[in-house]
Amino acid sequence: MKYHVLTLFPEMIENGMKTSITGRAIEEGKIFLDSVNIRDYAFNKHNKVDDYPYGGGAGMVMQAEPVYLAYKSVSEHMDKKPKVIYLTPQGSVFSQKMAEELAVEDELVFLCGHYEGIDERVIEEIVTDNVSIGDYVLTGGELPAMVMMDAISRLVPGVLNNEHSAEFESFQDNLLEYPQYSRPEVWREKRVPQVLMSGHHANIERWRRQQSILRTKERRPELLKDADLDDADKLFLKSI
Ligand code: 6GU
Repeated sequence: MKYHVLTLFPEMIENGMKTSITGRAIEEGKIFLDSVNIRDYAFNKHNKVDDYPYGGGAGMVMQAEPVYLAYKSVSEHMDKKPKVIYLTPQGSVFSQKMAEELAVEDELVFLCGHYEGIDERVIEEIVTDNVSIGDYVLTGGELPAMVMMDAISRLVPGVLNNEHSAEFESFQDNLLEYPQYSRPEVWREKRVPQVLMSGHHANIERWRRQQSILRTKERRPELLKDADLDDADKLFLKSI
């Protein structure tokens, strides 16, 4: 997977991505990060990339041409038109399903806006997908782009240590994860659930499944309608 991020703050993207699991994945060549500074494509001698909005109003607008030239600098090396994701609170809300769909692409382009936005004409020209990460307003698209790259990267083969660990986590089944415990067996008078100490694998699996269902019902009941529940799961759900 190769990410191209068009941004006014490339160091924010690089610093955010070079830590932890995404950082290791970059070092190991499992994912590639190309952050492109839109300011390098400013077409005036002051390196200015924003201007006043036509029609008046607050703030500044990122101009079309530097964004277009930054996009061209990455797309000219590609055989086909890439998906170009514009991070905007006006987009479709990002989800695990979207992450799965995007994880199969070879290359993705993220366009990060700032100020009051980007000239609509270049958005019409290059953007294929408008994506938001939730109903709140951020100062720019960099954090949302990093959120998306993190969620997508962990689905790229080889990025997580355990090939299977991504499958079993929250949302894979539309169920939340069960609680986890580690040593010590008693911490501040709180004991690890006895079933986990029993060594009885079938009982442990059943308890974990039931904890997932219980948690989802308590915390995210709206997920349950799309959860894949068998007869035993449904019986348990009725009992709680
Ligand atoms: Cl993608 N951008 C901005 N600026 N704010 C957001 C967002 C994106 N998603 C949620 N809030």
